[in-house]
Amino acid sequence: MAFFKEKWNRRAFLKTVSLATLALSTMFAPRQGFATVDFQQNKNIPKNYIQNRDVPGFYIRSANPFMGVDMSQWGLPVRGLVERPRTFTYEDLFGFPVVSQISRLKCVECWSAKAVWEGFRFKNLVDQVRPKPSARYVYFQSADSYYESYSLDELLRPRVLLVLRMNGQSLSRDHGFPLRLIAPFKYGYKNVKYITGIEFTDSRKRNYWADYGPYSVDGTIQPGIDHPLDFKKKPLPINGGEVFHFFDRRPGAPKTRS
Ligand SMILES: Nc1nc2c(c(=O)[nH]1)N[C@H]1C(S)=C(S)[C@@H](COP(=O)(O)O)O[C@H]1N2
Ligand SMILES: [Mo]
Repeated sequence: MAFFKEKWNRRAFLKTVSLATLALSTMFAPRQGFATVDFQQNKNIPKNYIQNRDVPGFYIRSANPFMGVDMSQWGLPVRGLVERPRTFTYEDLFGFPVVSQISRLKCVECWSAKAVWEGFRFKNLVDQVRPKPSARYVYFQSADSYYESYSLDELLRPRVLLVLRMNGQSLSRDHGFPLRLIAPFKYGYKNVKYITGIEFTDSRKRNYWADYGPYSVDGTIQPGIDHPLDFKKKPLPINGGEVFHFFDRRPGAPKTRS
């Protein structure tokens, strides 16, 4: 995207997209969504929409203006290349065995944060809908016009969780209510929030931040690499964690204490 060639600033970009989205939503009639309601089409979106915010202990990242999921409209259709397509209610999801884990969400913007996540394994859904042999990929649709894609194998790995609760409480509006994905080995952007539909496919679909930014569809965390927003477009090798890197040794900089 030309915009990124000029000046690589994801936050400014996010703002631009948000404003453009607001403008566009007043010009076009609602698109028929894959699932329930698409809040991007809300013309009179109030000021308290979910937006990027750094709050003590965690961070909120939301690419599009969005008021949160209206539960009177919500259901979870799981479809595509499956033997038994089905729409789950919110209550259905609490029928699966509950798993709790502490894991860290790592964003490409150089922050990370941990939480206690509670939910169920993707295998539980798989057992219900029975993917056909040709179903090798899974596409997630969100209520805020965000989308993600994974291989089915990745979703069956240990510690991938479909999350209903965070830190002992129901998932908040900001953090992805009613349902989000946590995949600790993927960058934050792969951890899709406000899920409204799941589709099994035979080819890999793209994802939001590969389409609108310079990020990969795969999004696997690369050990020893960070993505500082103030370091042009380049991923930066870091020397064993985030404590030390060669910036600390620039000429004239005070020596690090030993
Ligand atoms: N639906 C949806 N999911 C999303 C996003 C988004 O904008 N919309 N942002 C992603 C990004 S970039 C990050 S870093 C994490 C942030 O999760 P948090 O807001 O709970 O901290 O959510 C990811 N999932
Ligand atoms: Mo992110």
